[in-house]
Amino acid sequence: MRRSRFFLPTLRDNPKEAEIVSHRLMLRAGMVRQASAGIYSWLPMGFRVLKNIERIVREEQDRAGNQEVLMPTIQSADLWVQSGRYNDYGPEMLRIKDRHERDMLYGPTNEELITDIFAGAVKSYRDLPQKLYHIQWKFRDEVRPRFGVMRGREFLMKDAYSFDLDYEGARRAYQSHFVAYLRTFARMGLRAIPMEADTGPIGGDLSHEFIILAETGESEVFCDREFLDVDLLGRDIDYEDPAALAEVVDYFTKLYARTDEKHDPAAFEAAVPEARRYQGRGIEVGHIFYFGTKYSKPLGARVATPDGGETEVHMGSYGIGVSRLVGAIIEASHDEAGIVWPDEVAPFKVGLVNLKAGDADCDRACDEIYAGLQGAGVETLYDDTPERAGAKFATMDLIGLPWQLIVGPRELKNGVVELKRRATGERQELPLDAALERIAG
Ligand code: P5A
Repeated sequence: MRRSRFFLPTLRDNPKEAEIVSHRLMLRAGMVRQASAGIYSWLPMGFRVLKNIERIVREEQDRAGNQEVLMPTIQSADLWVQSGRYNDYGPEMLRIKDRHERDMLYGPTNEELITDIFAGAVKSYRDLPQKLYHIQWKFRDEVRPRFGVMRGREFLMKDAYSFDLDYEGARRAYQSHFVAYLRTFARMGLRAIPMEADTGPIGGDLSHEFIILAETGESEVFCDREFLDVDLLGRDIDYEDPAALAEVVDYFTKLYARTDEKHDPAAFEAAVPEARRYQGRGIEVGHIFYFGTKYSKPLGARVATPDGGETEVHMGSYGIGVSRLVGAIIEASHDEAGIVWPDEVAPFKVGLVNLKAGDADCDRACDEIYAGLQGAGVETLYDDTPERAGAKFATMDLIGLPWQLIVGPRELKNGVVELKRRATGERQELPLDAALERIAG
């Protein structure tokens, strides 16, 4: 993409309304624009990152054996009346009437709807287990939407739902999600720690939040510092092997990690030596629940059992805050000059900077490099504008692409380009071929 054609409304100054760094940087880097309180439009730069996060989430869901569906954003109130949550959910639920005066709502989550879909289709234990997910916009009329996309009213969530014959099966489903989440967040360059958590309006009796440590986080957390050093599963795992899944989950759940609602100071002191006790704040990027028959009972999700009887299925639900992750990744990865995108989620891999646009030699060289990168499938933002060098460098640092490839008259004369790695600030002059090799490697 040529910068001269790219819709990239950057801001030089910090917007007043933004309280935390990720919100400031997202507005300054032209990623989003507020439509109304807690509701955002995603501009090209932001949308590319959102799509990359969604892709990683989807790949890891598919790898874990979950099947993708797509449920609507607007739901009928009927199922929520049946489950008892229509009243319980309170003012956070956006309630709508259609032209026939029927009660509808903009879904804050999908337990009721998916249970109804399941109940209408599955009648026998032979068709179990099932794990379904979708990636869809949600609406929660939060009292205090803030921090940009981190606590929005409209936000993108990946929500998965599991259906099993009994507790044992449901526990395996829970464990496979636990492991899939470790992998998902590790691929985004994040250290997301699984912590024992409260279940809130979703309900149930087993729950973990996946939390990134950050001063600006809304949750207060307590954990063993061992979490700060261990490998949070950047490796492959066989989802068909329950023992392998259980081993990973056992390891992580033995270490103390709890949010403030579950924190027990005496247990913390007993479990963790003083030097390893960590207390701080964190951002919740995922939340998983086991809630047994809480929804299958009122919504009639029953299956025939092998002994000729009938039983309600055991369920869990598993959420990832896809749009929240865009902000959370920036909170975890930035410096004073701007965003530092981890490679896997970056909106472009390379920023190609033409230091003297309009100069025939520079233009020719840059056009060739740009065509070559595109041909090789390397996503590139080519700054072909006539702006001065200082401003171009500042923008490149602000938008945080992993590599900057800088080409000017002096470099060309010497037969080199300058390559900068955004994360380390390391700069190197080298022949073009060598630079392209480093980028590809
Ligand atoms: C699990 C999936 C649920 O809703 N039902 C379906 C369960 N869980 S949750 O914890 O309430 O939400 C899941 C994740 O969504 C993100 N999230 C938000 N992101 C941005 N703005 C919000 N207002 C918001 N509320 C929740 C969080 O990442 C949360 O972990």
